[in-house]
Amino acid sequence: MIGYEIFIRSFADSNDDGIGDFRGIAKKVDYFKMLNIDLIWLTPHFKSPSYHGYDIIDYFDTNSSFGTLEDFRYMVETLHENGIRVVIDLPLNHVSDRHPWFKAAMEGEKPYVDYFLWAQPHFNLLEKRHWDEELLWHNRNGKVYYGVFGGSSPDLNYENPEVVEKSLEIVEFWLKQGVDGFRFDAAKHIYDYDVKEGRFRYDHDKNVIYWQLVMDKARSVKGGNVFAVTEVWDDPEIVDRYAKTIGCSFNFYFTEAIRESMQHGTVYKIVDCFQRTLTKKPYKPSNFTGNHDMHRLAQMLPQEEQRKVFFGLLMTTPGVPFIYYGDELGMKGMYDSTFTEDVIEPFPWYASLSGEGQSFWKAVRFNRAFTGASVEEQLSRENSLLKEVINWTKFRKENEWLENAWIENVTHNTFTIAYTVTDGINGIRVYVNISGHHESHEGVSLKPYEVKIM
Ligand code: ACG
Repeated sequence: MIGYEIFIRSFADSNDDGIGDFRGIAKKVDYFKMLNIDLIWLTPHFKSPSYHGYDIIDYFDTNSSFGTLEDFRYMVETLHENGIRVVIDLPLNHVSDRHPWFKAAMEGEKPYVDYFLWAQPHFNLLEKRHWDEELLWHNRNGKVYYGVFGGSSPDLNYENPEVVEKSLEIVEFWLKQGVDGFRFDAAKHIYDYDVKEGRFRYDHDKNVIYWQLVMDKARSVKGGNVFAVTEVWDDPEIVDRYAKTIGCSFNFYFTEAIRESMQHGTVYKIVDCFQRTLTKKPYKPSNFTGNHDMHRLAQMLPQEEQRKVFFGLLMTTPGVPFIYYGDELGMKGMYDSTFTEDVIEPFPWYASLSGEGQSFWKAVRFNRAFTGASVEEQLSRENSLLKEVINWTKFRKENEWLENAWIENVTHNTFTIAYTVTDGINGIRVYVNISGHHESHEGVSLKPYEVKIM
């Protein structure tokens, strides 16, 4: 399988309102086929007040800007008819502050008060998130509640069995609408506050038990054929714990290690990453180009040749690779936690950014017209990134065994790395030169930025 992350609002518009939508996605089957994509991850499609959609008002309804539930089902059916599976993003950790549960809780209504976490005298209410300066506790009308992703998205209280039950109903509902599985958002945050100690603390054991419960529910609805991937942005050893339960987890270290190695011009981080994350594991790692929470690939690796190497590494390593929409074109964008829109710009179908299907929900800052990153320009240029990506995805499709493979015998010098990928029956040895000069490795000569398969 080759996955593709789509930010719905930005991808393809079917009704000329400038906002990407479900039917727009359904119309782009030919593009997915050209790119050999057979798994789509949709960022949240639920009713939500924000542009990003991670704060939900109604789990059982769609965002009307994207279409109705019927449009959603039409999109899923169309993709299925073309052999493409669909997984939805599922933010279960928190809801919008406009969700009826939270509104009722603020009014003191039972049972909703117990759906959320409220301050107690021994809690440190000035505690900040460990990765930035955001507060965990929020005061509204004298009531202080917990929200790890800000005051507009209060966390649900999973100590309450009723909340657990509600979350399982959501899982069941969407599987019955035809989806093939989920991307579990913020998977390590379900239990991340130690109520006894009154401080932030991930309880990975409890989280994993919860996700196991969700998977059991999903399998009971859909049989064994559920695909799920967790988002746990943490050290590889922690990601491992979730991946073992769910079957697949995003390998953040892969993205970070390759970007960093190529910026520094030495392969050491890649070597460390491969040895820690891609050796034989009881699950499928999910390596990816980038996502909507980070600087775009082309922003970090400005040279197209470097990005071609990135795709070479991505498509020759084990598991389920994911491409972030537009990375195959070289779209640019800097992530900033207060202005994340820059990495979710409209997908450029045309050089002029104008034509059928083009989304224009926001003004572009990074991917302006006629700057080379559109599908039209990429397809008309010889040796473009998109054409190289298509070659790599074709290779991947012809070698599906790679999904269940692992890496062995990693060797390296400063600029080159070699690795064997095998599933015990098939095998390839890959040689990669991340530098702009000729190199040789184990007697294999490598051109600048070459990925060679033996
Ligand atoms: C998901 C979504 C994101 C979404 C939410 C909330 C969660 O993809 O778009 O926000 O629904 C943390 C969380 C992730 C979260 C990101 C944005 N992503 O854990 O679940 O924030 C460190 C921390 C991570 C942290 C990361 C952020 O450990 O937990 O992710 O920093 O940069 C190495 C280390 C690793 C370290 C990294 C980076 O890899 O091993 O530990 O990660 O370096 O330093 C959306 C919106 C928000 C809105 C929210 C409600 O985008 O604006 O507020 O919804």
